[in-house]
Amino acid sequence: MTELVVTGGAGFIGSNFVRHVVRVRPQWHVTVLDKLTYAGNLANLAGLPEDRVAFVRGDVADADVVDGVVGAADAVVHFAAESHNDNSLRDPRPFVDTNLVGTFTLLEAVRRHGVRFHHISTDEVYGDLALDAPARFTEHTPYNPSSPYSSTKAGSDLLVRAWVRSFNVQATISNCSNNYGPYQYVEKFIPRQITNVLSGIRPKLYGAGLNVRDWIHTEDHSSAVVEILEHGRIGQTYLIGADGEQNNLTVVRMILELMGRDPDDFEHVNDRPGHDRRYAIDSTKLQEELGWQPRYTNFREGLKATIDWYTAHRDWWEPVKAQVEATYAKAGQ
Ligand code: NAD
Ligand code: TDX
Repeated sequence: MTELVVTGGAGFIGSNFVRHVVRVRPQWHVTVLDKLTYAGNLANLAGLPEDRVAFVRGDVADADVVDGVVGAADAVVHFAAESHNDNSLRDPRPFVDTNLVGTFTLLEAVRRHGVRFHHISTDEVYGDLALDAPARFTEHTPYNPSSPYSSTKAGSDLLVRAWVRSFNVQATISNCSNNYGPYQYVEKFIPRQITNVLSGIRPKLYGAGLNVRDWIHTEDHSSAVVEILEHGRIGQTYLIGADGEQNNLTVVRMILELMGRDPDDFEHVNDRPGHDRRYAIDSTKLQEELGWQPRYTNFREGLKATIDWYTAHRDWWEPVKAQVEATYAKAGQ
């Protein structure tokens, strides 16, 4: 039996990862450590077998709680973070506390207890690419983050690298592109637009909508993380992506069309300050070294399934929708 701690396991990607692990690794037991911020929701873990998944409510920056949970683990996968760029522009403080101090606190605990650590990060640490250049991010791209969110994620990656080099912590890092799928909080681009349409609100596109994101289904992110946890080389960074580049305008139009609406029935709103233009991942290392392949590569089909999920789970998102929209409205978004 492997005892796996998943921080942030009540959030979007973390909860999908816990469901994935319960399905594909029957011999593993998972303990979720999550603070249940606005983005964490125990409903995301509903229905999972009680003998396979335990829950501890706590802050990853709280050394006492972290020490107890990590001390009983064989491995930690660290998803917990403040994750939304727009929030980081309004109030950066929680991003420093959770993404930097929280990661530091976990690193000290895995160092003390000799526990394997996998750090979940983002392609945003590399900054952005020009819209018209063929370049993609690789593991050798220099760090150049733009927002308070991405700079705190970049800082957390560097902490992990230093703890590997200086203290021989047994850690790996992955930097993944934009995820989509079920259980994504409605502040994010794709669920915001789907739930806007379901609520009779027009989708909102920042600026001209030409910014490009490299979409990956959250299931493919999960399978890559299991692969790295089991077979990744200690101290290495792996980029995770599934060749899913789309500009935001195309995605909004596809959502409207799949939902039976006029594809032009959206509105342009204020752009995000410092808005990154394009992200694109080259995942050759992960594919060649560990043999990982994405399985959910038809974006249109994945988007349709995601629309169906939000349509069937109104009770999950409706209680928070008005508040999320009120916050955006204050910024003219
Ligand atoms: P999310 O905001 O949906 O979930 C974050 C979870 O972390 C929530 O359950 C929240 O309660 C918990 N949390 C926040 N602060 C905490 C703290 N101090 N202590 C304990 N728990 C805390 O985020 P997400 O989109 O699922 O992202 C998960 C991870 O994946 C993050 O590290 C993020 O940087 C990374 N990532 C996200 C994407 C994406 O497209 N969403 C892409 C690449 C990487
Ligand atoms: O209403 C919107 N309209 C819009 O045009 C929103 C919410 C977003 N956008 C644009 C901004 C981005 O170009 O859509 C794109 C995606 O926006 P987000 O969902 O906020 O994601 P992004 O900023 O790209 O960051 C995401 O991917 C990398 C996650 O939130 C991060 O946690 C992850 O690290």
